[in-house]
Amino acid sequence: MTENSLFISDLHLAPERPGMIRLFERFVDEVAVHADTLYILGDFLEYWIGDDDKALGLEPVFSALIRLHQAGTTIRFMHGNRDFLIGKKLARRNQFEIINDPFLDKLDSQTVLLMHGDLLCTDDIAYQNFRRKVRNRTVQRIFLLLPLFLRERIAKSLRGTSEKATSYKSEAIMDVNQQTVEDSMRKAGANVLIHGHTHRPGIHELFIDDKKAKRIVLGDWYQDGNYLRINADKEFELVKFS
Ligand SMILES: [Mn+2]
Repeated sequence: MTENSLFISDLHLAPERPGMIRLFERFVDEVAVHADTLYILGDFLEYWIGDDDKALGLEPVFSALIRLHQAGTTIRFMHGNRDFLIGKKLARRNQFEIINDPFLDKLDSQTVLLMHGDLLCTDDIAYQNFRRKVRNRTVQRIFLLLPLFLRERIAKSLRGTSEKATSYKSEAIMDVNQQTVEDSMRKAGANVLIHGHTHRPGIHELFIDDKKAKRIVLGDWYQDGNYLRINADKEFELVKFS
């Protein structure tokens, strides 16, 4: 990756929140067009039930991606826990690449690990079990064979269940597990970790085997927009966009 990269996640774009869709369009046209690469680290969309969905109301989002690609910015998208069914067809149609979670890249002398972040929340055992099931290829293939109205209904009920569950889970359970963070970074040989998912933006210093490291958490797009950039001093910087 180059220093002219931008990182966003957790936009949770949905037709029900047209203001945020407009904000994303402005972000693309005013900010992202000047970047070499835009990394979208998951939960870009509030939900996705298959590339054959017409996704009425999301047209401006997809045209913005095509516009961005045509302007010369590479778009790399990682699945989140809401939009993990985004497939190759949608990516091809809208000119973005799908990258794996975790994704490892170099930035000069730094080794940067990109994740959505849900894999780091290992204290939430119920969620990790659920994740294993819905990320199973066979389960997904069967789900995608169902008619759209049925997929819509299942997705809606799963979102309801998840909202109920998160309302009684403690704050700590829904944050990352520090040991998992360190293990993941050590295994990847990374000194920078960038992730979203927890909606707790911040830059945290830590030590991996006595070496200084950084964990950078991207913010969500509920009140405002925000993104991560590398500034003129070559420092990672979280920036608000409204
Ligand atoms: Mn998430």
